[in-house]
Amino acid sequence: MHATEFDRQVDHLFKKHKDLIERKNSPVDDYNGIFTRYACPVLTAGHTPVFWRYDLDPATNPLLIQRIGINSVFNPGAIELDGKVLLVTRVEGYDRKSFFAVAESDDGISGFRFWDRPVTMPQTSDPETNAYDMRLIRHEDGWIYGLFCAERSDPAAPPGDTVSAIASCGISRTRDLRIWERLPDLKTISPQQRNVVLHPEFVDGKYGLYTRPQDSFIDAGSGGGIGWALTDSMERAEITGEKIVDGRVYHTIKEAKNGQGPAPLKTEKGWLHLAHGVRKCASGLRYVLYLFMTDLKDPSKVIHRPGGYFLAPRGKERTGDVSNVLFCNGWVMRPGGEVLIYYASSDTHTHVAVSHIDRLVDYAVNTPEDRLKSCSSVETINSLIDKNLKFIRDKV
Ligand code: M1P
Repeated sequence: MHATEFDRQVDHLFKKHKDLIERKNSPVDDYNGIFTRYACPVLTAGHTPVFWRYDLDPATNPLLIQRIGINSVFNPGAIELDGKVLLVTRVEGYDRKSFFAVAESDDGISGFRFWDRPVTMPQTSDPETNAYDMRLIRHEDGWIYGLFCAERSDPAAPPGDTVSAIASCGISRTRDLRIWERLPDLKTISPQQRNVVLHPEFVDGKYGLYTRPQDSFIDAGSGGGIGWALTDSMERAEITGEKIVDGRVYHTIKEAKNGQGPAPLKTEKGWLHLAHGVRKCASGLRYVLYLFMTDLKDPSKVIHRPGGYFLAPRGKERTGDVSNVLFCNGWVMRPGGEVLIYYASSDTHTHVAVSHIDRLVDYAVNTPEDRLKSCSSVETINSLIDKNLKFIRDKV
């Protein structure tokens, strides 16, 4: 490639990247009173810096070929730090390895920009093959914890099985998202764990963990849903049993499996939780997001269970590397009560939906529960219709 053509193409790459990062996001006009989606994904593979992907030296890359491919940016943990919204994203390369990278924005809706380097996560004595889906928790002990899935091949897999894997909970902590301390993985009697989340406050002087026990890598099996357990320490985190807080239920949005999303938000009426529920269908698995609330004193006791999904894939969100999936492991409550919900579509892009804590609590407290039968759903709708028709009649 001629030197001027090389420089022109480099300029073009940087300009396209700048335009993408500086693109203003706008709310989608689709009122439901609960949340507002935003039109553009906040992070995509294209948001990763050009200098992560290209060797910019014409001497070593005279044809200006992309050397490292980034496939997707999704499932971020989220936190507000020093007035900025920071996402610790799952970045997946063309080589299928996921790693963590921090992106920051002033308003949490537009202008997300990656820090210059991905996170260098220290390893335990048994390094994982893949690391993903970090939950960021600002704990009352003063640390910011990053809990994530650490995946390794299954040592018990029969010869020739190059697919079976073991998921466990990796644990790290930091003060600034720049320097990370790695702690030993969670010790648990369940064969596998994914979607493990730390409760932000001590409970009975211990650390509380939401878990998701599972028998195999994909299927929850006898692992009944979102679990709860206490551990004395995060430096040697160990649980010897789990209580199921929110189980799987036949013919619901969480019939196949479910998992805690980010750490719950504390409200006057209880802890507000966001989770994902998975059901089986002809096209595979469908992942949607739902809310529930637990008791302030006992975060393992569900007190409100709004029926159905809160957010489900739609339009372009429906397609991607793993289609028909919404997943969320990060949200931020800003001063004033605005809640920024970071969700990923189909294991490919990262989006934001904006709400307010009062709206989310109202939704959680007042949405009718799933009464588990078609005839009950009709009764629930009819009681709203009766109330509304009376209200309309009384008004005239
Ligand atoms: O592909 C959908 C999701 O599948 C897994 O979630 P879960 O353990 O609940 O099934 C995770 O691999 C997650 O990252 C992924 O988005």
